[in-house]
Amino acid sequence: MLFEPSEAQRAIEALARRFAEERLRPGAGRRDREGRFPREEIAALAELGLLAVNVPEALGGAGAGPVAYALALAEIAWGDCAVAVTMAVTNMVGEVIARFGTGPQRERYCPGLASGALVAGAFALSEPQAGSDAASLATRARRTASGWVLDGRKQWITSGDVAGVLVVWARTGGEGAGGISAFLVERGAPGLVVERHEEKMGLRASTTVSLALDGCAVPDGALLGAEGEGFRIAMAALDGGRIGIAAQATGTIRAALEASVRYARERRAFGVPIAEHEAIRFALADVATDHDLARLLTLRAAARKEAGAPFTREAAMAKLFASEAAQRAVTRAVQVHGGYGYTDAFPVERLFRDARVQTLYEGTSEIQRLVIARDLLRGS
Ligand code: COS
Repeated sequence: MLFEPSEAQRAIEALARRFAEERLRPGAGRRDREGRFPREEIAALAELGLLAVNVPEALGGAGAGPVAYALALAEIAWGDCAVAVTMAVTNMVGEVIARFGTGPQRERYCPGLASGALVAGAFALSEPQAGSDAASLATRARRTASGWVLDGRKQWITSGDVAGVLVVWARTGGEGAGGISAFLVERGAPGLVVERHEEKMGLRASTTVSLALDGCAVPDGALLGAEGEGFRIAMAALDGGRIGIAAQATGTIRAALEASVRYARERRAFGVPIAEHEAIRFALADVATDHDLARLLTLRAAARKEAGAPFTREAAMAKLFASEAAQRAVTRAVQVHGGYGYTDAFPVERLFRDARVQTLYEGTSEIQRLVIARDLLRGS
């Protein structure tokens, strides 16, 4: 079995790596400190085709597939996790519209998401009282003569204040998953109000907001997919999104490992570089092994998606393993750096903060285990 990316996939990986090295790494610490949305960096990603990697070319995307997307996202995360999460959500939104949208919806949003004209996409599923239990969401949409009116609150919405288009989930029917529909809401829609900007531990250059939908009127054509199909659309999108977070975590592990190796070679203790000490060597070996496992699991899930095979379980496994491994990697990186690792003198302090959310968003580790176990027990 040959499990290697193709030439074309490697070319996209190399493109993303060069961009991460030249354009992202140098300013990542400053953007984190300033908490500034990386508008120019995101626009540059659009020019490279990295905001719609798996959106068909006919809709303005790169049409390069899920494997190329995972490879590219790992590189961007290696450069700056805050840029990577913005890229990931925008790709997810473009993909979900390309897959489930009508002709006019695809034409209206996909090219703009790909080109950066819409700045970013946002995925508004979570609510103050509905995170892991997404099917319990309470936002309501009611029909009017000309469309729908949405009322409710959304929470933890990445790019929710800057996105040109948001996918918003709301209840059009009764309780549970079957009563949920998805809507495309444009930035500036009347009644769409950006509330709190979260002050986060990490990913400080990405924006995370809560939103109020206060009698937010949208036209008939804003319904994405069929009425009542919203939950299935969200789950399908999250399957792909979880490959993205796994890729992001893989890039984070590599960044932590490289920083640790560099420091271990330079820093001396007891008369030798600390890399000579077995305690450090074992730590580096464990992180390197975790990195390769995270990468392999991520690429396996992406390859299954690309082949049209079921990949829910594999995406959850990749996300679970890679995000947990990233916690180990950044913790060890700080430990290798000693007291310096606890300050902003080295980037591992930021990596430590940026990595923390990876076991939380797009489904906690506990939710990934639940998804894996359900699939396992279903016997598939
Ligand atoms: N793809 C397509 N459809 C799916 C699916 C998937 N991966 N997973 C579930 N569905 C469908 C089911 O088939 C079911 O449809 P039918 O009733 O027609 O059979 C429906 O969705 C409801 O599924 P289920 O009964 O499994 O829903 P639960 O309420 O038990 O929730 C979990 C399932 C916990 C997996 C889901 O709520 C979840 O993923 N939660 C985490 C949400 C999340 O990641 N939030 C982060 C948001 S982005 S920061």
